[in-house]
Amino acid sequence: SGAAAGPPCRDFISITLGPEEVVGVGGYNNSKAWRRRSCWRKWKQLSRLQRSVILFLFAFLAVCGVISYTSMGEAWKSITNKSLDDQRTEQEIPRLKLANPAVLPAPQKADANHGDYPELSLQKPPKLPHVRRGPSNLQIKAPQRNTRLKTQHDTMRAVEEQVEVDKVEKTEKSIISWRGAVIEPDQSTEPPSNKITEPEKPSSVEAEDQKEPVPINERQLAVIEAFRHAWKGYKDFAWGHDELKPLSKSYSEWFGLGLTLIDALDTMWILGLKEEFEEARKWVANDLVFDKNVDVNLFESTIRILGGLLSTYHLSGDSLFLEKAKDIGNRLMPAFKTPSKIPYSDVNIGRGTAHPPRWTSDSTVAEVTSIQLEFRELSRLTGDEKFQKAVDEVMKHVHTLSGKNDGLVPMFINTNSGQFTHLGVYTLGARADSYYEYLLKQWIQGGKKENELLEDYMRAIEGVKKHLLQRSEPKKLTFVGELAHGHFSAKMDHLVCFLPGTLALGAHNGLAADHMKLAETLIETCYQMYAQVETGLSPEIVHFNLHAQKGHKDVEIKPADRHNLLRPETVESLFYMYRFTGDKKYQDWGWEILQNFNRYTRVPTGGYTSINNVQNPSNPEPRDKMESFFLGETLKYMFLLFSDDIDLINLDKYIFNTEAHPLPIWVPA
Ligand code: DMJ
Repeated sequence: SGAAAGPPCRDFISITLGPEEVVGVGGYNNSKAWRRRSCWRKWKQLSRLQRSVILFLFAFLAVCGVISYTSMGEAWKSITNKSLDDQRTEQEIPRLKLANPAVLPAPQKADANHGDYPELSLQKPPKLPHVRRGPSNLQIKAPQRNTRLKTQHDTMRAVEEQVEVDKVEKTEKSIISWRGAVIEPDQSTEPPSNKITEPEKPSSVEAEDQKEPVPINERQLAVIEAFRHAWKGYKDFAWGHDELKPLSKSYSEWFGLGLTLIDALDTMWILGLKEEFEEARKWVANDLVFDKNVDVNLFESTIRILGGLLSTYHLSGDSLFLEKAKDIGNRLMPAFKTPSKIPYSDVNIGRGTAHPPRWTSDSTVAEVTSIQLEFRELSRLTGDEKFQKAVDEVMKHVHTLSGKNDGLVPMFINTNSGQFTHLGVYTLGARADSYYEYLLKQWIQGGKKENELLEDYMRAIEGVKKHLLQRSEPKKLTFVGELAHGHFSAKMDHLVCFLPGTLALGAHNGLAADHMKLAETLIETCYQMYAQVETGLSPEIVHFNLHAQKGHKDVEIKPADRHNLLRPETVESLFYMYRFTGDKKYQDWGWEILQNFNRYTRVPTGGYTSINNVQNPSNPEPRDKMESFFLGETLKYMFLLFSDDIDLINLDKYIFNTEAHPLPIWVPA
């Protein structure tokens, strides 16, 4: 071996490993001293230039070493700080772009509205069981498309497996859920432990997860197409604003909070519109700000915004929506600071002040009694009792009030005295409608334990039967009229058509079987409110004929009432009726209605419009407004009506708020 000859320095390693060097003469220490002397001799033999070059190389390597040590330190710091970073609010969390074009749609160019996205590197898909995505037992699976939607379905399936993405700048990691919601893996979105009522995990969830999803059918595809058309108009002309004005290609503002976008979030989720959902989600993350000096209506913002955010949180598991829900929920609370605790109608969400309408100190009964599902759920999720306390107090108070007529309530309540006002007028239509709906739905939401709610509901339905039901001529349609100071009026708002669905839901939950019979009769009437009209679309209000007259139908329409605002109530009830009976006629009726919406309210350049005259097919007189509930409710209920998948929003696990936003039943059946 080269050991005996005194090896040059560059052979040092081979000499060290040689067996002689380890066990030979002089031992290991002697050999090291010899090598040091030999190297020094060699060094002295080098020219000055050679020595300079070697020294320069050593210096260079030393500098490199220092630099890499510093950057490793930074990386370590960012790892150890990660748990802190995860607690940052959504606005601070860098926005993410999907990185794998084979799995997800190609990244879109960011525009002024939608923000800019850093590049991301694809990570290994995470193992799903380790990812905490909010209340997983409540998240729903995508409806499966048929072959026409295969590409998108494949995309969704792939997304379902999830990809973990890594932001280059801050090395924060996030999960893209199967519907495109961006969720931080370490951030728990589980409700906190001090919940008021702990929702039990639905027993069938595991089995349900393994079930093959039901394919989407042609009628559902038509709904998706309609939604996309409506969304195109909103996106092109009204993005981020409250409502689309499809004819003037502009928008109208009510609260200035992107009402249509928020109302439509869970509809997109349910319809499987991943790209649209993702884009809207970015708007919520980056542009939805509640710290605004603006008056909002407590009821409308609760059912549309708070309800929409809560249901989207449940469906997607994305904590962004819960954060936003908490924000708006807190900002609405000043409404309850009244002498009677009956909330004011309006709140300034920036200033934290509330007030009744300018001309009165009354609130509308339906408004103060149809915000409970949302605030109760907010308490359950946050562990903060104040939301539930405030709305429960309203219900308890209304329960004790006099001025009811066999369970039927007047339309107004005073925020100072807490008493009903304008006594003697009873309707199931505007200003009272959802009071009845929420009695039943709160009872279901809370696990059928709150007896006062059930009592009030049952009594009210008896009141309806006793005072408000009549039959029309010539077809003898059973309808719900109104009572004013003892006088019956054969007037029925389209809004009343929520009632068959609510009655059917009650019967499904074990209430009297005759409620179902009444539901079947009433939904026929609501359908006739469409079928007997020239455009096949219902007016806002109808008057039924109580006496047979030659050449007259059951339904009469006054000039002031012949508009259609794209309202959902009939389609909503058709959905419940189909779910509970399986009778296809309900789907067929809904299909007719969808076609008539397409015929008379669809605007070619995008969007749908309310119309002024349902009696004139040649000129229905477009109103140039698409209400947010068309996307939030009407199209969602259409899609669910045409579905044969009872697990697509299972009615034993979810309860729809009055704006069609599904919230979990706390103790599911
Ligand atoms: C929606 O905002 C809700 O359904 C509310 O309960 C009644 N009005 C509209 C739809 O018609």
